[in-house]
Amino acid sequence: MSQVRTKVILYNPKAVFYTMPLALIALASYLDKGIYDVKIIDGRLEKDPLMKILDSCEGAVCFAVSVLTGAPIKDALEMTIEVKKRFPELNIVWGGWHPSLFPLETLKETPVDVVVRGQGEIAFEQILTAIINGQSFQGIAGVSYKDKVTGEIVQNAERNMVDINSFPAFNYDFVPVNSYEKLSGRNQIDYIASQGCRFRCNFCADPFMYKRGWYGYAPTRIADELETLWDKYHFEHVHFQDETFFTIGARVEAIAEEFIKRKFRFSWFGTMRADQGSRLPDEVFAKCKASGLERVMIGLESGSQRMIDWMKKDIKIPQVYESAQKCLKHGIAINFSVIIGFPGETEADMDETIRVVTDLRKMSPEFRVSIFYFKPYPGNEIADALIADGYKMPQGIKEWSDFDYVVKGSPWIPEKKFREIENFKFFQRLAWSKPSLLKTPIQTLAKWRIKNKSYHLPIERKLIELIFDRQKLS
Ligand code: B12
Repeated sequence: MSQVRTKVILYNPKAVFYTMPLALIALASYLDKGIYDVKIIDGRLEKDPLMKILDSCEGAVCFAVSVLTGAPIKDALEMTIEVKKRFPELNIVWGGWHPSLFPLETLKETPVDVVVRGQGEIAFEQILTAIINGQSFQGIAGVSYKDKVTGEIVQNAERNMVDINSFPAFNYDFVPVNSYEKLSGRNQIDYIASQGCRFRCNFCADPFMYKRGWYGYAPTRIADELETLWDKYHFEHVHFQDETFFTIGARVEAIAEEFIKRKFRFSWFGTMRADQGSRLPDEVFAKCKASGLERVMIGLESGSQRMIDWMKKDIKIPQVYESAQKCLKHGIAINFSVIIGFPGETEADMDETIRVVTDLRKMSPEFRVSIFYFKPYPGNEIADALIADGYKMPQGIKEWSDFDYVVKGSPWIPEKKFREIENFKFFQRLAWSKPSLLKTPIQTLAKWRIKNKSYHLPIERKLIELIFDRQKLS
């Protein structure tokens, strides 16, 4: 007689974009299939996520949700409240970045029973074992929970990060791969080849979450897994979701060599730091290109060295140009990301950023730049310093759920400068997008505007924005 498996429901809240829910796939893949019957529900794919969840939770022992800061909290909370109402005995677990940063607040203000802080695979399995055996969560490292008898909130010791090479391959059968392809508009697969980040940027939560630990899969493992996945899904592109894919140059070279040896036909995307790119030898760039590297993402953050040093990014502006030159030489596209409006950033710093962005845009229409405005989010040194200075961060889970990262402007940018930056954002896209005969006059005008900082009567901007989708201009 076959054993009845324990039912576990994992939920990925609604969010912007359609990246596959890799965290939940990681958890599901780690659990023993013989013991657990795991189902992943993704709020972004369902017409009525709540109905699906309530139906699925019938007979389950656990409802677990992965939660990022911001809008996903709202959906996570709504679902959690309804699940608790319908199934008061069901154990509700939250994990991921937001509850890891705010475990106590999450437990106090929501019906959540257990929070997993940091890496989730082993902790989650131990939680499920405890549930099956009717035990408490006492002593499970990396876990905070409400004591079932006293209602008291207990914070267990930290869990040390484990090398991800000891975890099984992600089993993509848990999600409808084709649905993500359709929604993202590209026949691609999301894959993550490492966890954590060794760097110390003071605007990022990674140093808090993974304590600057980093583990990466061995190159042969990555190639084996992608080969198996390709046989099944025939994707044309792999999007590596790693924080810093190019952390170890020799490893990247070995990955590229594996891809070339196996004659993979897909292209790929990865994240690169400017210091890594500047150190990476030309022959490795060439191998990456030959192995299908299409585009890298480089966090420039600021064109002002003073600001870069202040945010502990540990890169030098010349390294940005060196990386760009190498990519240009090898026909690799770049997405640069920039943040403007940090506390203490002067207008001269902002001008430096505009100058460097202009230089990079001039190099190639394939070098795109996304310009974001700084907004402090939790779990990093800048936010802590601002709070100590009296800055009001959202208070409690409800306010965090209304928090929106994608903002226009920042309290640290004067209004006039903000308008200039908004104009620059628009006109840089236009000025250095792929040229065409039809576009030449407005591109020439856009370049003139940027050079002279002359954004008066931007009639062509209004017209273009009326007619076209802004994104299509880049
Ligand atoms: C893909 C991705 C997204 C996807 C989300 C995909 C999804 N799940 O729906 C999209 C594109 C929607 C997204 C959006 C955003 N993202 Co994002 N994103 C990522 C990225 C690149 C990969 C995430 C991932 O899949 N990792 C792989 C898995 C295996 O690792 P993991 O998520 O850490 O999961 C482990 C643990 O956290 C834990 N765990 C996670 N969930 C759960 C759940 C349970 C129940 C348990 C037990 C454990 C557990 O166990 C997992 C395995 O060890 C990360 C960076 C990174 N490399 O992790 C940033 C990252 C998570 N994003 C971040 C940010 C800032 C954002 C945005 C704010 C960006 C923006 N400017 O708009 C938005 C916010 C969401 C919104 N408003 O809609 C921050 C997190 C900040 C925060 N406090 O939440 C990160 C860390 C980037 C960074 N370094 O700043 N993002």
